[in-house]
Amino acid sequence: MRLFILLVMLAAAAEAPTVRFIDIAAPAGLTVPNTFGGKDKKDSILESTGTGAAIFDFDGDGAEDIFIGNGPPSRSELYKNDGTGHFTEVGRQAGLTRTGWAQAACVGDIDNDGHPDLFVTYYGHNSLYRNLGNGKFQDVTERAGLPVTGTRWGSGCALIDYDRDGLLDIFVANYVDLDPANVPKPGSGRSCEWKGMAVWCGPHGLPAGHNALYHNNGDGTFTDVSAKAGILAPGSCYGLGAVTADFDNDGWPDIYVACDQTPSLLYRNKHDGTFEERGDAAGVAYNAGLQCRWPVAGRHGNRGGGLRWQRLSGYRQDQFLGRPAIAIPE
Ligand SMILES: [Ca+2]
Ligand SMILES: [Ca+2]
Ligand SMILES: [Ca+2]
Ligand SMILES: [Ca+2]
Repeated sequence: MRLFILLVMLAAAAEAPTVRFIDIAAPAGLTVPNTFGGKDKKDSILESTGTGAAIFDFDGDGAEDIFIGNGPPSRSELYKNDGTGHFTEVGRQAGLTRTGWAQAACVGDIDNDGHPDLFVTYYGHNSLYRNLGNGKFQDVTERAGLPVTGTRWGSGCALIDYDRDGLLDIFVANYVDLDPANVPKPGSGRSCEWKGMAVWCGPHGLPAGHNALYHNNGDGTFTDVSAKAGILAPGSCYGLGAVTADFDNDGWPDIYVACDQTPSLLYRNKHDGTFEERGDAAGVAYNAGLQCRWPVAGRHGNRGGGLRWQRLSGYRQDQFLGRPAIAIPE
């Protein structure tokens, strides 16, 4: 019997797919180091998130390009693909010159002109870049009526036509309502220690953020409909990743927000411009241990016609720094 089991195991191992990935970032030209706070240690929770990336063909030449967010003092990077898999950093020439705590990056054609536009969340205020179609972007954040004053911690984002009027709207997950003048020091409180070590504080002990939804008015401007659409109804949360899909197959896009330490949220689209939060009822608010912790991102895959939930958990601090990595099957 043991021999039979061993033979079955060996046969299974022999049939297992053997896909290996190798890091080709440097030979492909992705050589600018990612920066996001301290390299050897993190003194603030602000240094613990980011940096988002987006792969899209910004110049319409048929080759996918890569945007990668960065923290200060670096600006974010835009790598142009020459069509052979080699990239050149063109962020400055393309008009992406802002420095700051860039977090998530979302791509969509917000004005339906055929050129994909770029939305980047930041600690501070988010940025909306209109693709001019000539290889350059224009920061239209203020002109679009999006907030440019005050301090919010935009973490995740999603472009979604929630009211199906043919215009992409903007959803933003906000993390901690962090006052830059009062960031507690490592080891300065109960939420600033881990297994006896002094670590950056939070998110427990810090005020949580509120998610936001901006309706596309079709004239280049957006209106904050967070309250009217029910986005604020669940209250504050430590929002991180956001993803949209029609999770209940009713033809209307819904929103899922993976939260850190607070229950994750599933905003179900009610077809009338409003949402109801159904995370707990749908079984996607907590992990298997009924805990709400460390969900870094939410994503979905299509398996057999239905949507499958997948949440990524458990990151290490050393995953936040280093040069960008891109891998292909060997
Ligand atoms: Ca391209
Ligand atoms: Ca556009
Ligand atoms: Ca819309
Ligand atoms: Ca739906």
